[in-house]
Amino acid sequence: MRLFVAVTPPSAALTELGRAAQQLHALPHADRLRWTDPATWHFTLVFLGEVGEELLPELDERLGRAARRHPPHEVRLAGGGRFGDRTLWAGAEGELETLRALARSAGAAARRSGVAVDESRPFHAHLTLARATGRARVNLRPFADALAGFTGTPWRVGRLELVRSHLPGSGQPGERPRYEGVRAWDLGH
Ligand code: 2AM
Repeated sequence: MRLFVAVTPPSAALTELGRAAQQLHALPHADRLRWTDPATWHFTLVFLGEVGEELLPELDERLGRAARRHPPHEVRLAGGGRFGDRTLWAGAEGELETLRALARSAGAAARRSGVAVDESRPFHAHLTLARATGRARVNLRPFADALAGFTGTPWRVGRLELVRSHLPGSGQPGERPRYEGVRAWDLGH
C-alpha cells in the first residue's frame, strides 16, 4: 500500500488558508492548475511509497516511538512558495526545528522498519495547494507572491499520522487521490 507520514493542521487553520487560497483562484491561468482539495490538506513529513503489509507491525511500533520522543510544538501556516513551475504550496513558521526533528525521526523509524525511504529530498515544510497539469506551463510566481502576506493563527502540532493514499483509478482527468488515516500517535506521551 502507498503510505506517507503527515501532520494535519486543525480545521480552523485550514479554513483561514482556504480563504487566502480562494483569492488565488481569481488570478490569470488559475484554471490551468489542478487545485488540491482543502479537505485533504496536510504536511508530508516522510513519503514512504509502496510498503508491504509485512512491514506494518514494526513500522507502527517505531513510528509510535518516534512520536513520543518529540514534544507538541507550535506552528502557523504562513507564506507560500513553489517548486519550479510544478507545485504551489503554503509554508509554515514557528517551531519548525521540532517539526524537522520529528520528520527526521519518522524517516529513521521507517528505514529501520525496512521501508526504502527516498533520502534525496530533505524535509521542507510545505502544504501543496496546486499542481501544474500535464503540459500546460503556468508561471507559479504570481500565485506564490500573492500568498507572501498570509499568516495564519498558531496551532499545536500534537499528532503524527500514518496515511494511506489511494491513487485515482478511473482515468478521469482531474481526479484526485483519496487519503485514508491508518494510525495516529500523540506526540510526547
Ligand atoms: P507533495 O505535496 O509535495 O506533492 C501524498 O501524495 C503526499 O505524499 C503528498 O503530500 C506528496 O507531496 C507526497 N509525495 C507523493 N509522492 C512523493 C514522492 N515521490 N516523494 C516525496 N513525496 C511524495
